[in-house]
Amino acid sequence: MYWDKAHECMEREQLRELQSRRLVETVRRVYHNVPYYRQRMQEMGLVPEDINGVEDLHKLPFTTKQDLRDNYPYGTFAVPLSEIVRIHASSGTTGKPTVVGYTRKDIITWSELMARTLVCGGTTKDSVIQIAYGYGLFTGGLGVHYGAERIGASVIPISGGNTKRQIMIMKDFGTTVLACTPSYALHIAETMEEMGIKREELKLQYGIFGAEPWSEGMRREIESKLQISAIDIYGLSEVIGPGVASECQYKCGLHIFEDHFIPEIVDPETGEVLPEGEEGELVITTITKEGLPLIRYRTRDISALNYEPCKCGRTHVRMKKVLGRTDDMIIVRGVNVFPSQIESILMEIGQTEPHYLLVVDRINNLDVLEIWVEVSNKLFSDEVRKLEELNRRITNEIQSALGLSVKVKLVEPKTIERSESKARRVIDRRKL
Ligand code: DLL
Repeated sequence: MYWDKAHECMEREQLRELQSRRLVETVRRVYHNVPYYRQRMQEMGLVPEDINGVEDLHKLPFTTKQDLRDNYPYGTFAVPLSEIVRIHASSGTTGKPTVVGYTRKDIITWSELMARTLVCGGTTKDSVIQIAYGYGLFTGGLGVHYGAERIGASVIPISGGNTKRQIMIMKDFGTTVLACTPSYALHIAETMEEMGIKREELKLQYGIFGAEPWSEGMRREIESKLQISAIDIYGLSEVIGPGVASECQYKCGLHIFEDHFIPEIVDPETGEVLPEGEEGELVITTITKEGLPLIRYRTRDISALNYEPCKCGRTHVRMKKVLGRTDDMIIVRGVNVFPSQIESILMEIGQTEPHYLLVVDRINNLDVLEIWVEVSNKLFSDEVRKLEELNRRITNEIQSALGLSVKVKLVEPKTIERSESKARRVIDRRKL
């Protein structure tokens, strides 16, 4: 049930002491080894001695993705390149990627954290785990891979794509754990249906899903289609990759591995630290990383923190399932819209397929939001009246939730492009 009980269930007081010690050490290291941080601290009149524990965290400067880009590729590394044994990168939607580097010890830390994550989700030494996250510069494939090997599970490093082959292998090799993005898991389920493969022909038990936002409705859909327990795992390349936080079997928030990361929630506009339970932007400070330690990294992910004890016995804080990013949010005629809001409404109505796309355009200076939603073949070939009724219902519910008029377009199955990695939910055609 636990991978590292001593750390996962540590008394909170002891945990805070450990965090403080590690934070002080990290700050000293970045001050002396990373010119970028030294300069930032000097500008703020700070010296490492000003930071004596977690209570001083708020004094430190934030780090943003832009700061990493400005120091592209290796400018924020805290060790010489000769100490770096692995490089990953996150593909930015614009411009250059963000480059991240790991020392030998970082790889061990990461493997440990991924072992924790996988055990949280039900993986054991006896599991056969099919890793359908992409291998390469993306951290998903290799991150999960090292954790699974550390546990001693049997690893199938298949990477993403070639869905029919994935399914054949899942069946023939007796896969018990599937690791991939939730949208890809759904695509696999859909392809299985088309191939006429029955669930009973598989040994699948667990799904380790993350790397993109997914709603509770989508979880239910995956769990019922694949008849597995699906857990949510969270992470980002800059911080380490997957292995930052994971749900336990109770699925009531993701435990952030606090002996390695200190989380805060801040107001995305003002940067002010928000009290426990309030929603805002997740900010993470790494306290054990050597290659690329990060101070108060702005993740742009929206969540909230809950310090109440969890039934699983782990003492680490739980973050609320991430339902959007500050930069995923589209502003349509002044109204903030997150794709996840639409997803939740569609799942609640339940008569459509879990594939949707938000298309925003500007026509005659007015923003227009069109929502494409797939419906089943059966429904599509039904009477027009039924389709119209459904369209009206979806339109009404979305409009009343958002307070914004929208146009809903019900489309045939497979109209919306499927993704083998992260799903694309928004097309913004406005030239802003
Ligand atoms: O997506 C790392 C990862 C790989 C996590 C495999 C989980 C599983 P990046 O490509 O750098 O790293 O993207 C990080 O993806 O800031 C979130 O916006 C989003 N994200 C990651 N996990 C979740 C999740 C990997 N469970 C960005 N729920 C993050 C919602 C997630 N969003």
